[in-house]
Amino acid sequence: MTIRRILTVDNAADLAVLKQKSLPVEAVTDETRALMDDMLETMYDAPGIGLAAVQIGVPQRIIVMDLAREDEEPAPRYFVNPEILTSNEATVPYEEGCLSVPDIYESVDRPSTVRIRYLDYNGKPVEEDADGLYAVCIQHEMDHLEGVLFIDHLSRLKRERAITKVKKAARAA
Ligand code: K1U
Ligand code: ZN
Repeated sequence: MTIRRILTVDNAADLAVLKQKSLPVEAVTDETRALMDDMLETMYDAPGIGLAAVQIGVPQRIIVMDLAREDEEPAPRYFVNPEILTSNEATVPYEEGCLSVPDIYESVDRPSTVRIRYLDYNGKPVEEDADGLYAVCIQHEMDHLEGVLFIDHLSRLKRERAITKVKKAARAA
């Protein structure tokens, strides 16, 4: 397994990739699983609770996630070609972060629950309901598959401030 570089919004070339729409995966193969293994290792190393393949420069519709707390056993989840089937009308705010927008946390409103369908690590179809942090995280990650970042849900002023902060921090590093 390999830790890959996470693309960030301060870099114009990275941003162009992050804004791309990811393509469906034709079949879940050993190559797909090797990519998901690298993604999970990259996410744990960051550290983060979710990661979309496009964040490591691979615009395919793949997400990994682990919402286990530090005192719990790891609980990796893998999503290939995920779809949102239904969304609750009620929305909830959550202070989101993103590994591609490092050290910026802002409140975003999203549907409180969603029903999703996806292929798992073995290519088996799964349909389930997501609520709480699971609902927030899967919607954040599925936005990445459409080239949408959580800062795109903010006002233009807040988004520009966030990007300026990330650029300043990158220059200072
Ligand atoms: O970049 C990403 O898409 C990952 C992102 C996922 C996410 C976080 C919060 C709300 C929605 C989606 C992150 O993992 S940011 C880092 C983070 O939340 C975290 C890091 C270490 C421990 C616990 C959380
Ligand atoms: Zn993100």
